Amino acid sequence: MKLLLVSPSRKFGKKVVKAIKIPQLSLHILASLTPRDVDITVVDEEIREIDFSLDFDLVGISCMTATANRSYQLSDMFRQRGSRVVLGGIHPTILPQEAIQHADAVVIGEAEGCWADVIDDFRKRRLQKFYHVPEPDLSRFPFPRRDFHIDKALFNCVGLVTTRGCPYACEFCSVTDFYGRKIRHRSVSRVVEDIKQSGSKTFLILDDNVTGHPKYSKELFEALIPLGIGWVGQSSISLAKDKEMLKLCRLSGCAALFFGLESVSPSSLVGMEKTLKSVEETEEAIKIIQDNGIAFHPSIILGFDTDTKAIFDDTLEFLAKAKLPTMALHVLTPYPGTRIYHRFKDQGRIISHDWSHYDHHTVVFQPKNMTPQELAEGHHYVQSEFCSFSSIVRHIPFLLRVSPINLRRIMLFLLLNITGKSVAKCIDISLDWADNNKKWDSQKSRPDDKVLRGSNVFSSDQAHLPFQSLKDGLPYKKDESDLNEENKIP
Ligand code: B12
Ligand code: SF4
Repeated sequence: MKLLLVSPSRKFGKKVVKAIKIPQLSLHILASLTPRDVDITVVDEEIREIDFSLDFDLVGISCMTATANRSYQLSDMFRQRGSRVVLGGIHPTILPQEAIQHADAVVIGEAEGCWADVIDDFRKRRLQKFYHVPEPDLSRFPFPRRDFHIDKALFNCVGLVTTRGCPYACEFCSVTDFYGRKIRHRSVSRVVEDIKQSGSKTFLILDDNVTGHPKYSKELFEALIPLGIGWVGQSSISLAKDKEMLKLCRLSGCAALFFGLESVSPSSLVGMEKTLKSVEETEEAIKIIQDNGIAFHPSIILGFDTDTKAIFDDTLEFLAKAKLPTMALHVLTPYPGTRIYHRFKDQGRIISHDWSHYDHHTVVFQPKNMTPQELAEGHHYVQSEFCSFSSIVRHIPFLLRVSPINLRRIMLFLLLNITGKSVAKCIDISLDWADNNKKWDSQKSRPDDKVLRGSNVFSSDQAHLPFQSLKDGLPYKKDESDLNEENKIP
């Protein structure tokens, strides 16, 4: 049996220069859950093209909203060629009825609990339409297979997961609905073993909040110290309040952390489930984290309902005052399944349902206090100002504040600032397509609307996922009696 696992490219057809290559962990997890007698090919389209001269029996595609169009295009192509296609990832999880129109099966949620069943059912010619095992126990599964060839880049980094789930439920984020509110973790000894087996010394910890469960995080960091690795990850800014955690975090090899600051506007912060509510508190926390040798990489979102056009200069001013040498800037994106998506939809404020525009850099909604065009221009202005040549020079002393200074840190600084320049070039300030969008807006009822509406998608208990109604209100459990004629492969 020949299996192809693909992560489609967002910018298919355009050449993407990759200075940092991080293999898609989801594909390597799928490979590890696949029986060893299956012939597996793994392709990350951002790095390498798919070889269409090869035939595959089964194709698994990992899909997020921004890659949904390309994922569906690939699915349709492979199905026409006679392969069976399984779609998985965050987008098919939130919109399974849309995804199934292009696939033979959709895996809802995490692959760990059901991928072996998918393969087995495929082999027995009884593939089902939907598979879903909610919140699988992470300790039961093999280590990801990281033995697939990855092209060399300036930085090669290995993805690692230690926990899943997030206790917050920010209005714009899909993570809590996808992974649940409860933080589930892998045992520290399994994580250590996974690191050792990977053979790598540089890691990207993919958890949404690597310091979210203090007892576990401290235990983990202590266990990482003797391994002598370097890593970057994401954390909540409340880390600044825990001196012991800060110290262990640095000693464990943490070079930089990505923090979802979201906004520098005090009124926007008040509406979020964040621990620090004032700009002053945030500035103080940044200083503490940097003084402890951890580079602070903030993620900022523009376009909240509380934002006026003043937010653009306010953001630049904040970044300068907080002495931050790098940043990640996004426009607010109402991803399907999030509370903000439903609110904007109810208010008639979504201006595009073309998923390829859902990339954090294209304005797909009507902002409250400005036009979509003004938001796009403001986003472009902040991004290009921050990464202008003179700003990069101004950022150098900010970089030097965080010790130790080494070549890797300097290279990463240059890279983030220089790629920031190309991000600015990609920002679509014309919004031409918005006028062209009638075909999407005219589709009043979308395949998953009924499912999403009928569910308790935002409750905090286990039944938080939007697709419960697929199986009479119960999560899917594999059962022979589920197999009806419709679900069998002819
Ligand atoms: C790390 C990360 C990145 C890294 C990716 C590095 C890498 N190469 O791995 C970087 C920084 C490059 C990145 C970029 C982007 N990201 Co990102 N990213 C994440 C993050 C934090 C973790 C993803 C991850 O690898 N998790 C670990 C793996 C194992 O989990 P997983 O991918 O979900 O896979 C599991 C299941 O989904 C399922 N599954 C996945 N694929 C498949 C396929 C099949 C066939 C099956 C059966 C199952 C299955 O099984 C897997 C194992 O359980 C998530 C947040 C999150 N917690 O998910 C956001 C997230 C996925 N990213 C998001 C976005 C928007 C983006 C960007 C578009 C942002 C931008 N403008 O640059 C780009 C798109 C990149 C692209 N490929 O096109 C959004 C997606 C929202 C949505 N609805 O699509 C998320 C959810 C963040 C958020 N808060 O909204 N991202
Ligand atoms: S934005 Fe971060 S803190 Fe908020 S729900 Fe998403 S993962 Fe959790």
